[in-house]
Amino acid sequence: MIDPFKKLSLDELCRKIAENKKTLILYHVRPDADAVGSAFALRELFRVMEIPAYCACSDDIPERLLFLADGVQGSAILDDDMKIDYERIISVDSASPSQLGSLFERLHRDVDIMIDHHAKGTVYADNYIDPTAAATGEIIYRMARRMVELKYIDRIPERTLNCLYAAISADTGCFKFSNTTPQTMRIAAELIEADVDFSRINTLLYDSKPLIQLKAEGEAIYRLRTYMDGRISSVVFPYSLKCSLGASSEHLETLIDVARSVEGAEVSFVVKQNTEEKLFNVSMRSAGDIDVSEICARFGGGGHQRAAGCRLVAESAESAEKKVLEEIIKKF
Ligand SMILES: [Mn+2]
Repeated sequence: MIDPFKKLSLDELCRKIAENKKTLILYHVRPDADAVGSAFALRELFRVMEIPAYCACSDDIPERLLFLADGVQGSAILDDDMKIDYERIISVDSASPSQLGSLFERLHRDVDIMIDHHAKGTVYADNYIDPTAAATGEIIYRMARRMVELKYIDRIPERTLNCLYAAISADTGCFKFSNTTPQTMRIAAELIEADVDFSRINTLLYDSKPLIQLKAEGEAIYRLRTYMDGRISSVVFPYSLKCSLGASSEHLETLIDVARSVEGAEVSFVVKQNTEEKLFNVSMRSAGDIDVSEICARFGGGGHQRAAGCRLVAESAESAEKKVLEEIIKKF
């Protein structure tokens, strides 16, 4: 089959971006800092080129990432009755249509350009995809730098630089994950030379959490369990506990980091019950060779080899844990 979509070179991408067209920028559901940072970095580039641009997502921006969007949630969500006048759509950090959520259907699937760094996915538009980039923010930075060389812009605006630093820092776990490359570090160095507020950004991303979230982590530490001589670790977090803490789902996002911090744990998982329903969300991580996306696929979920998730129906959080554990043990 002939690929209906074109792979763009960096210069072609720059030329297209500089076209004066009202632009809608989309980013993926359950947005992370790479998605939000890349989208708002791009929006700022359009602003200096005096091209109208608007960012939209099927989900809200998490509270802790609102600093990347100037604190404006309203600029991120596309209401049903909101008519946005646009001439093209650009997506960032979104490897497959499903990652764009309901907006993809509502906008009649007509994305014009996708900019992404995921190796696997379903291509849905003309694209610039570079899996060697640690973050989509890295690609946007290279693009912005080239746009200066090609004289589409005089310089990269400060807001863009700050958003891109946050995007790259987040996707590399503050430059410590294995996707960090010499190129990532060189870009980070250029960003620091350009005076980005890296210390503040890293504090906001990693060293500052709502009290409720810390209390939830405390409960998780207390509830840690290990199996198979410590090679598997888990946390079970029932709805009643979530209610008693007054926690939102966002407050429970770091529980998996608690589980995977246990020394010697090769597979870690968290079972969370977000509502009264007997439906359980599972996050899973692998520290070694076991492919957790295969385990999650058994329950209809998926993800990457070392980070995956799924949902399952069970009588209780305990029995959900048991079902998941049985599948994990088969891999040992
Ligand atoms: Mn990313």
